[in-house]
Amino acid sequence: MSQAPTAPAAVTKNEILKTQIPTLAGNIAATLHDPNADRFSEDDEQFIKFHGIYQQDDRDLRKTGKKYMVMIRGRIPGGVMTSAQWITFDDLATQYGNNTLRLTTRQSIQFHGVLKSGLGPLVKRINESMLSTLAACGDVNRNVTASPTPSTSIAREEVYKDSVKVALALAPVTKAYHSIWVDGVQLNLDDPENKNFVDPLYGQTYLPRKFKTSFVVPPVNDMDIYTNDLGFIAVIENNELIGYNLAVGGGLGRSHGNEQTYPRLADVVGFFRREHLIEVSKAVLTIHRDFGDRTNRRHARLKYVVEERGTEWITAEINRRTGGVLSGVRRFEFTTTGDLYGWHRAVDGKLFLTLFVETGRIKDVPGHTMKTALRQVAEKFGHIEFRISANQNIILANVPESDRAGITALLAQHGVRVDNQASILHAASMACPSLPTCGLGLAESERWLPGMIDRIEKLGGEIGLGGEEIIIRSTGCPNGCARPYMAEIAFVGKGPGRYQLWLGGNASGTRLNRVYKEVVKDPEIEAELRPLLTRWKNDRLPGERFGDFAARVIWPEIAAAQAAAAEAAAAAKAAAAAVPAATA
Ligand code: SRM
Ligand code: SF4
Repeated sequence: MSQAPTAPAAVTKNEILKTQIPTLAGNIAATLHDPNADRFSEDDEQFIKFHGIYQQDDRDLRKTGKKYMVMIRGRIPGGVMTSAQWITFDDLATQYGNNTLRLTTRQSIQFHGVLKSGLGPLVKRINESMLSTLAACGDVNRNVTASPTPSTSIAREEVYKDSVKVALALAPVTKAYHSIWVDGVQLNLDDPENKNFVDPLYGQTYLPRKFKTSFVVPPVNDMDIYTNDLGFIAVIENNELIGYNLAVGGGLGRSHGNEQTYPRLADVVGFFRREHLIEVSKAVLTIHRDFGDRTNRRHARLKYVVEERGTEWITAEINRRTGGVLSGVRRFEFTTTGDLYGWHRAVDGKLFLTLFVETGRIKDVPGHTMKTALRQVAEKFGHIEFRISANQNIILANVPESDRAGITALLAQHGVRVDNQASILHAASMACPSLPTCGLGLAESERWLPGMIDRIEKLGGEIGLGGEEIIIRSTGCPNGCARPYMAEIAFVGKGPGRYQLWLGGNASGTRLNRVYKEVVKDPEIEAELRPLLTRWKNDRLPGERFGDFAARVIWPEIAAAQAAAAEAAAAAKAAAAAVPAATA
């Protein structure tokens, strides 16, 4: 019997919006200049994302009425800024934002709490400083990230240059961005040139979803490279960057209670020579463009294409699109994901200083005026570079030996230390912003994790642990912005004061963790962790980290418990089915 053909699933509203206004101009400029409009329309909320802007409201104030504001995210390839650019960003945060700079897990900076009136001048000044916000968000290639640490290899600078090339090659070319933010005028949407605009790379409907690209220099996996849609793992021979191992199909976003969504690590599919970098980048991006699911945004990331069609398929497709540039994967190894805190010497003889920034939030608080300190460093030592790490920290790079003492002293005046900057657990932690700015947050994260870590440290002291690193991360929801699924211990928000507990990531960022408890209430976290940490202390192999212990010992226990539960459920079902209908 032949089946009736099913109608193809409808594309999402975002797809229709992109087709209607392929320049992505929306009605943004008109709203920007309308003094009576306190917010962007629902449609424009989608368009402004492509310009690096999110409409938000202060969730702490919701009870007293919704107060609209925007978050603006910079596009800063490789997280590298000049001192002058840092000063501009610092000024803008003070003048238009909430007087903080939020370093992100993708080497960028976010401004929070900006009112619509400040948005235009802020974005214009970012552009005048030769940086941008275009494509910091939206269904396009996002900020291209690259290992920031200057010490590992001379080739790191070449890797950085490549990341800038890829950022340029994968940038959308709409003239709406310049028109709105630099010229301050609304594009005429009826002009056929705008109406029928087709981006040469993205087409009219861009990508089905966001797309993330990163470069890493082994053995340091400070980018969590496997969590990207497109990852380049530098292959260096005799101090020369000869090419990259290519990783495709990573991503972390998931939704609670939806098994169809899951975190996935990228597959390393082959090696290619450096001269093919742009072709390979475009090949992977256009595979996402052509095969990603445009009918369901929760299923639209490249990772689902790779998972469902298979690694062999995508390798063949990349080869088809590039004329066969991929060859066998070259050997590499990752050992750590963390940043090198304090002063270090780079291979070129210059110094760099990595400063720990708790949850990425640069601000002034009594006794620790880090925002002012960094601004003064930028003013006084204008020749140095500011680099944002993907671990939400800041690196002062290209520092001559002669400036070391001056920078250390200036920072000290503001309570910013260069040695012993934070306890080992704080130094290895990350949290996403969540409340009060993130509209998707279900539980506290940035405002909560530092206190939670203090509590875990106290617990560790009681158990007799101490001085050992555990990578701990939290997010306010399952989207994965602080890459919780790579942590040794992760708290993933489920509701106010309630977290899912994940265990078992590793130090080299090569293993996803697993759910240990579906829900733990905040006050019960110590009780949950105490037996786990005690068992780690007593039963671990020599030198075994907590995440490795969890994967070796706790995971099989979880699997056994799940199997037993499934067996009991099946038995109960069978027993119920066996009861005669009359007595049921
Ligand atoms: Fe994210 C959405 C913050 C890195 C996965 N992310 C958001 C939004 C914009 C909420 C929203 O859509 O309304 C958050 C803004 C909160 C706020 O108030 O600032 C937000 N994400 C962040 C940042 C700031 C977290 C941080 O602690 O630094 C990071 C900004 C990076 C940047 O500069 O571009 C950030 N987000 C990530 C990462 C980590 C990474 O890329 O290395 C992930 C997981 C990796 C991935 O993409 O799979 C991530 N963010 C998401 C998702 C889930 C995507 C998915 O595939 O399901 C969302 C929700 C969405 O897109 O619908 C999201
Ligand atoms: Fe918001 Fe969730 Fe991302 Fe946290 S993980 S910033 S709560 S979207």
